[in-house]
Amino acid sequence: MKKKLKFNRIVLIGFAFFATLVIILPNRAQQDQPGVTEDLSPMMGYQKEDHPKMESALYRLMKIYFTQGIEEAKGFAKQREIDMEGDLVRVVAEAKTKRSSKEIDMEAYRQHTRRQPLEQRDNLRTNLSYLVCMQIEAMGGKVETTYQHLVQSIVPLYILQDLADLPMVRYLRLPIKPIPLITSEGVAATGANIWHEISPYRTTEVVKVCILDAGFEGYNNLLGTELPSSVTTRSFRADGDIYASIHGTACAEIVHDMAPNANLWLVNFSTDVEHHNAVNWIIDQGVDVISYSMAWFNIGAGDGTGPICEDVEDTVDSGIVWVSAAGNEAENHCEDTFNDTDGDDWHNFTSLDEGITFYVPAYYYVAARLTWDDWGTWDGTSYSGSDQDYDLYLYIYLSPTNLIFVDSSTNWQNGTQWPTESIGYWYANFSTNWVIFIRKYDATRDVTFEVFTMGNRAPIEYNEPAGSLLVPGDSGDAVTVGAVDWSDDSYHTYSSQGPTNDGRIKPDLCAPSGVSGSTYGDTGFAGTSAATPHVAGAFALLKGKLPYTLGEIKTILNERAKDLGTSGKDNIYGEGRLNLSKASGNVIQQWQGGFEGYLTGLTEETKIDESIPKDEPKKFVVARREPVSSQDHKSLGRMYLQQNFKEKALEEFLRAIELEPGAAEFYFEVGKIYKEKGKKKLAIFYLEKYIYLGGKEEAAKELLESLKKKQAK
Ligand SMILES: [Ca+2]
Ligand SMILES: [Ca+2]
Ligand SMILES: [Ca+2]
Ligand SMILES: [Ca+2]
Repeated sequence: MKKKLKFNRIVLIGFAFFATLVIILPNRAQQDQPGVTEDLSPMMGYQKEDHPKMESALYRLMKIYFTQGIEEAKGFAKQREIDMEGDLVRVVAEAKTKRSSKEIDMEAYRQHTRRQPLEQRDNLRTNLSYLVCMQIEAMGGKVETTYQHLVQSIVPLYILQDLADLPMVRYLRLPIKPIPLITSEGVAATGANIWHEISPYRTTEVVKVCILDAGFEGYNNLLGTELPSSVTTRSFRADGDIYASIHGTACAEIVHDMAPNANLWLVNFSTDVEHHNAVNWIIDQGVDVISYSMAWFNIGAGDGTGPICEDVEDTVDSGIVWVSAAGNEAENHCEDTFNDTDGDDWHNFTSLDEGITFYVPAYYYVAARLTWDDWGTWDGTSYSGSDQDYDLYLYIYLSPTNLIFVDSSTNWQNGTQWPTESIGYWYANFSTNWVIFIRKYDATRDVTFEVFTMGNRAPIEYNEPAGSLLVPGDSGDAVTVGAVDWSDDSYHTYSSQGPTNDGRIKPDLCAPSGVSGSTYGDTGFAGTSAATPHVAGAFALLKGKLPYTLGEIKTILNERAKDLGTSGKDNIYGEGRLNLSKASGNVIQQWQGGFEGYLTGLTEETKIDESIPKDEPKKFVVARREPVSSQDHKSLGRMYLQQNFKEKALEEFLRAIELEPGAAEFYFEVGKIYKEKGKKKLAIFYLEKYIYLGGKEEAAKELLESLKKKQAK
């Protein structure tokens, strides 16, 4: 009874001060710089009353409902962006996944499923979600969607406790939601415009790009202008709303700018369970590339494991390229090893300071997430979980000695739960400083923890940009993208940095951000959200133009990236800024001119279509990649040069383009075949673009310039 009173008092005090602050805070907060010496008192003998199998925010919602009624509960839910529909709340029940036959039989009996077909009983052995679904429906809830052991449903608040108590429920939580990474000039900056002028290599097979996102508001008004004339859409949201957000529309616009011939698939979701189902569906559609400008907190160990990274792995295993935003969290991230120098269970950042302070302007979201290195083993479906119990506290900061409690996240970690704490979004209509504290509740070791914040518009106190990647940017299977400014390649200081928590370099590439488009207008579409579809679009563009696999195109993009920062691949820029033309960012040579020659040294691979009518000019792409015999180059070069230059110049040119093994790449766009002579085809080649010569561009360019001059004389 005593515990209950204490809980209520904390909440009420928090609300009372909150209401008052609306009036008094606005000017004063900006005068105060964030404090450096916040120090909380020890909470002696504090016992958490939350349910070990229920996320603490959900537990609090339930408590408010029972003590203050449904309207108060709805107010609490709104302030924390907890999904409620009428009097029902959206939750995810995680079913237990492994049980003995005896337990299953008992459970089945208890649930009156003895008469169910044998297959369903078998199903229970590996997955109890079926039983969880039955229970939820029986208790008055409604199941929305399931995935493996996860059951997403909307339920009355009064069944939460009973639901969490069910033996086949491992954990009851709120749905986990991703964040859209918002914070186009980008096309020219990457050199993609050059490729737009080249005829497609694939004339029958169209490249498919899926934008997997929060929503596509207004997409229908852009069809045929900023988007292709038709697109495929599919919503995995419980309410089926494809429009839910404009974020995905802006991403789709960039993909279309980069790869105008690609087919677009617009797919949206809002929760982790819906995400899993969306990904499975996308895999079945046989798309080539996924553009993913979304990211998640607190859903994996940051080492490439976890449910969302598993989705990425499944996707990539089926031959799809997954291009993922790194995140915009470099200034909102702190990482430290727990260290309590004054022995009061609150982490000390310094001997005098226990709080991370950050300033948030009025009307911005405020959120704090905590996770630590105790996820246990990932078995492909779930983590074994944590027995190191740490908690997260959020206060409003008035002065170092005047802190107002706002909320805490006090999930249990006593063996199987995830090592995560989350304090949801707050809408504050005043500007103020906020401060976060980390408490060791019940733990046997000092963990290494990470804190992420939302709402701050400047780096938080104790900011650590390194390791600020979000999930699934840590996936070894994802092509992870950071953001640079489209105009000058300068680093956007918000762009999340590697390494991953297992020490791998990330991101993989960086790409332009801050571009304008019809969706976000001239104010610009910033963030790794904008950078990501440039890379996804680049994959689609090259896939359409070249006879290469997506894996080979990945190599090309890595090789061509413009190295920035420290030499070589690094944790800020990855391999460098997306660059479709080589090194200089320009076509090394553009000229036009006819030449004549036999089709020697060309193979099937060149895909010259001989069925084209003689009098109808048609362009082709001849693309080669190692191994390429120098004979191919010589024959092409000779054909051109015999027509235009003297023999000596030819020799000089051939020497210059003699390519080293492993470095050969050679693109021509050529004209039509115009007549046959004996068994050989005599052709006119109309050379337009000469893009990449395997590291010999400068030499070749100089030579061609000098040859042209000689020619002119
Ligand atoms: Ca501080
Ligand atoms: Ca302390
Ligand atoms: Ca905890
Ligand atoms: Ca570099």
